[in-house]
Amino acid sequence: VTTLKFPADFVWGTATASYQIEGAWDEGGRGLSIWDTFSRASCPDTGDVACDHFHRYQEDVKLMQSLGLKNYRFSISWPRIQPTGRGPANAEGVAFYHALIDCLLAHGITPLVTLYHWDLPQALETEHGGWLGREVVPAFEEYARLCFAAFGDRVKTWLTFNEPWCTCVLGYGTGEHAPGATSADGAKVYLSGHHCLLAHAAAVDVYRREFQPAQRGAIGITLNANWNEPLAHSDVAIAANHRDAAERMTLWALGWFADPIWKGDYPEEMRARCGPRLPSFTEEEKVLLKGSSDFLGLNHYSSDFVQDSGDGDFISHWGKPSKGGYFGDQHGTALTHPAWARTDMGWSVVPWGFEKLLLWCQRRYSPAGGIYVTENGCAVAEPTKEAAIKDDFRVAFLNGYVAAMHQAMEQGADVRGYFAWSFLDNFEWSLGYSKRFGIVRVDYDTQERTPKASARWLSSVVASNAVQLAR
Ligand code: GCO
Repeated sequence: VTTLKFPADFVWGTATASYQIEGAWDEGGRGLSIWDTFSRASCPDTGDVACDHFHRYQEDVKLMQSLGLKNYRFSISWPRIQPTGRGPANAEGVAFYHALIDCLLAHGITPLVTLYHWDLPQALETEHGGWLGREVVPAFEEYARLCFAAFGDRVKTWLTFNEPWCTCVLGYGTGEHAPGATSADGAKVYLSGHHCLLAHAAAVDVYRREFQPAQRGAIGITLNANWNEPLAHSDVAIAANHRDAAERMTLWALGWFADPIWKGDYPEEMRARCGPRLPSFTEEEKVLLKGSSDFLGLNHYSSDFVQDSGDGDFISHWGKPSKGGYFGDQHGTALTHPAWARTDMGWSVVPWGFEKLLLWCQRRYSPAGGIYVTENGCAVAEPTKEAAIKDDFRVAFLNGYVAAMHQAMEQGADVRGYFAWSFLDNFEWSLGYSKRFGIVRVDYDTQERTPKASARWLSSVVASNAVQLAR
């Protein structure tokens, strides 16, 4: 067994999101979000009650403290702050987050705040078509300004968007997420992504000009990506095709958002393959975007092998292919190795993919403020409390991924923090409460919280600032 030590100032924590845990959907002057509407119409469950965190935040913060956790990433519900997405702040909504932030600080826990984790005010969807409407860009800027003004004296790390890939692909392409829009040719996907990027840049500009000089915090974005491993082939030309396809898959996941932010424009490969469906930035917008993230927030869950879609005859070796990218633009097919362990989401467990992805991010972007892993974790089938508290699968998963992250750091990846998804079992979007990601068990009948073995694992990692790796 080898002990892998982390740098002294490494940031450990857990993450959650407003709609997934808060509940209290009609309290405190909160407006409706697109997830209230969508979950009622199209999901097995809603977030009406969720973990009832709105009423139980003090208990939850105490539990975090008792586990020795020192950092907590949560998101602000936009419709609690602006019930219709525009206009002055709703005092009750602001008061809730004041109380939560103060409670965290009083318990020695540093807050990291996401502004947008998918709960868009319904009024912005109804009036402007959500992220398809350019009007949502100034609305987000206004909302961000209210948050910086209210909370920026105590919040020193901001994330504008969580996983805009999901907002755009699942929300405006496949229709699996709110608002449930679809787009056969992907035009809506790229348009909504464009607006997310412009909204991100506008919010960062406001922070840097109006708040950062006095508040001295950092601001960035959180993106999600699987690692895409090219399928090997003895024919050099086919192997090269697979390599290019795997690279395209990563560009369509990460480069789509990270290239404009670190390089000033979309990847050339996207421009070439998407044509006019991918909107263009003005010179002024490029300037605003380039450098608009002090660090890279990365959410990572799984890996796939990828083959060039043209070489279809290899698929049979690998079982059922998962979705071949979206809208064919990537011309790559993601494949799952039959020998890989799978989580309760069906996602493959591949720690070495995490190591490769971190090094890819470091090579392509070298973010000045480093990389923060803002989510990593797994769903485990835990039908009973007894099963839940012995979550050895999750302990092994987290330990393996954290060890892989350490290997990436040894090879030069500038990783500064790691947040386990999630602190609590919670509302897993279109899958409702059926998927459990928490290191703390939630009994949805009684709202009882029970730390799992993985919570004790994280406690000991935080306390020792190290993980053990069996070599
Ligand atoms: C995400 C998410 C979480 C999910 C998690 C598991 O950003 O995708 O932040 O909300 O619950 O990823 O699917």
